[in-house]
Amino acid sequence: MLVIVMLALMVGGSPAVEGAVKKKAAKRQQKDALLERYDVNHDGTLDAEEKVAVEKDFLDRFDKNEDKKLDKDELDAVRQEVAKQAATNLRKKKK
Ligand SMILES: [Ca+2]
Ligand SMILES: [Ca+2]
Repeated sequence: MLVIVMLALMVGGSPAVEGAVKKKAAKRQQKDALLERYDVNHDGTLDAEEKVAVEKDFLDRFDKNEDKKLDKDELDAVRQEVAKQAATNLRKKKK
C-alpha cells in the first residue's frame, strides 16, 4: 500500500516540460515534507513503524470512499496535499 503512495508521489507532480533538476528538487521537497511530518525520531528516514503511521494517516485523510485503498483520485489529493506542504515548508525556510 505505502509503496503505491510513494510511487504516486514520485511519478506525479511536475509536468514533463519542467527540467529534470527542478523535478528532482520538487521531489526532494516533497520527501522533506513527508519526513518533517512523519519522521518522529528525526533520523532522516521513515522506519517501518513510521511508515505504518503514514499509511494510516493517509487512509484516514484521503480514503474518501473508505475502501481502505487509495484510488487514482484519492492519490491525486495526496499529491496535492504533499506538494502544498512542500511549498509551505519552502516559504517558511526562505522567510
Ligand atoms: Ca525515523
Ligand atoms: Ca478509497
